[in-house]
Amino acid sequence: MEIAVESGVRPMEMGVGMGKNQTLICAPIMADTVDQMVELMHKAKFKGADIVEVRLDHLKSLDPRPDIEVLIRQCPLPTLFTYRPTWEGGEYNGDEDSRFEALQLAMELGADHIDIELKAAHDFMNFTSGNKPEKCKIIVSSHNYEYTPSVEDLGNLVARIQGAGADIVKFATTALDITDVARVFQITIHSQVPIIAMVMGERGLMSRILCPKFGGYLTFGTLEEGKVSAPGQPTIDELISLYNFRSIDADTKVFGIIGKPVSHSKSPKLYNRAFKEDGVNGVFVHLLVDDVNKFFDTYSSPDFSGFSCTIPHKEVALARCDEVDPVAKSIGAVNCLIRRPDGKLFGCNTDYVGAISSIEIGLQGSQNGATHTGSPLAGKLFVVIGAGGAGKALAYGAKEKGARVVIANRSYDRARDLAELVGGQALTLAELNSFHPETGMILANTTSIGMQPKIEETPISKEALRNYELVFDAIYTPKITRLLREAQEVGSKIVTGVEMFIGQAYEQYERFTGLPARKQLFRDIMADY
Ligand code: NAP
Ligand code: DHK
Repeated sequence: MEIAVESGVRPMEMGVGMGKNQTLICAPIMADTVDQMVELMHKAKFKGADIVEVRLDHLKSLDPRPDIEVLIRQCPLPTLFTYRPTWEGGEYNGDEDSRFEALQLAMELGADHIDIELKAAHDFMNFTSGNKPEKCKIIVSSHNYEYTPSVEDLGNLVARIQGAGADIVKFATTALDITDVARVFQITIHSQVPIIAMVMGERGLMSRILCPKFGGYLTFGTLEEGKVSAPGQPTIDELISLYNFRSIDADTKVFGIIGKPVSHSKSPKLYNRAFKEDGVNGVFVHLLVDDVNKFFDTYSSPDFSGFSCTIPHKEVALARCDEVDPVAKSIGAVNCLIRRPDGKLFGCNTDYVGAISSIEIGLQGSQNGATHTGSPLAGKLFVVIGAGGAGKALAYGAKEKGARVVIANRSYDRARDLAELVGGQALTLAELNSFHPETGMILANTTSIGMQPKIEETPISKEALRNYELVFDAIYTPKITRLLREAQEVGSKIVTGVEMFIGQAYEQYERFTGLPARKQLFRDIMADY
């Protein structure tokens, strides 16, 4: 089923105002001792969390009354108490009555919320005879660590949770594909009661960031990278500082970088900061996409407004576009897609401008790049390693500037095809090290060889680099790759992938927002990188 996820009017929820982002950031508190938990609670408040989830099941020992009294009395934030059993992904493997007793005590001692699993809710309500302080909200939760059910099954799950006496509905599923998140958005936006709905795993990240747009009651943000209570949780810092979480509301337009892998991308850092500076109501997220067509078929709403595209989707993404910029068509790859108000997809390629202009500037040693006498690339022998999206962009751009182009690639057939397209020569990667028909050549690496985490790899020997006047690497994680380091060591000029990244982002930002890209701002944002 294709789901066009529409942001719509959301029901009033426990004071959550229509169109206002009052989705809470909840910090999971997990520690061995009560004292350590109290310390983490203060850290959570300092980092900007709105509420803490006290995971009693992580304590090495628990004396319920004194310990819960301390935890509630010393907590600087509203509390949610959870005592998760092992059969639902937690650490508690004791008897249920003791678990229920501790949760009931937490309610009596002043907890603002408690979480009880749907499977135990009936027994818990019987145990407490349905009694609870008015202040305390009962979250009834269900966790699926295997997959994300259909919209119909999720709807039935929500109904069962409501029927179990929940004040707040909570479910967490697992994303096998990023399109699973659309079904959870669908349920969230139409929920008539307060709801917490997450999709676990990297492919579910969007659910944790965009929940204010669709009416979620809270999202989880960790105190430190990786210190998660469920797969895929971002940190509080990432939510607030990287994704501008507090500014996300029902009208926020969604942008993102599609790729696989994609977590390394600095595009969210760049565009979200620029959105904030320019007052643009947009958010740019990491989108781990397996199937480009399935992704665009599912997120077909104009609310999903614009996308950058990276490995390995640039060529497939071009084929998915309803309209393609002629240059991108010549290159055969797009790295920028815009969803038009009529729902059609427009694709273009900003890689080649970003890279070629950076290389011209690197050759000229000034911010002018091409001069009145034309490009410094004219007549140069320009060797491109790679024949993918970036490789095609560089080859096309170099040819346009009058360079003689050589393509070296792992798959020789792709090298040959691209070389024919630009009237150049094709090499195998193995031939690269012995290819030095002249000095003063330009080298551009557009493979992922040397990209994190394999930073000790390089596509060409250090000795062979002596024949190159300038070496460019499209990779920008790390900024200085082994290739660039060794090029510098043999005396070549170098241009980093960060320069290309900034250059290719200007046009994308203008297409995303209709605003001119403030180039110095972009450089400032990336300066600390
Ligand atoms: P792509 O379309 O998937 O192309 C990848 C290229 O790398 C192909 O030529 C592929 O060769 C080659 N390759 C991949 N793994 C290899 C290996 N282990 N050994 C030898 N060759 C290998 O990706 P892309 O979009 O062009 O991006 C390529 C790189 O450029 C990525 O690191 C990306 O991050 C970077 N990039 C950076 C920017 C920027 O703004 N700085 C912009 C664009 C791209 P085959 O043809 O044999 O598969
Ligand atoms: C990298 C590329 O390949 C560019 O073409 C995209 C993306 C940006 C990134 O965010 O890493 O436009």
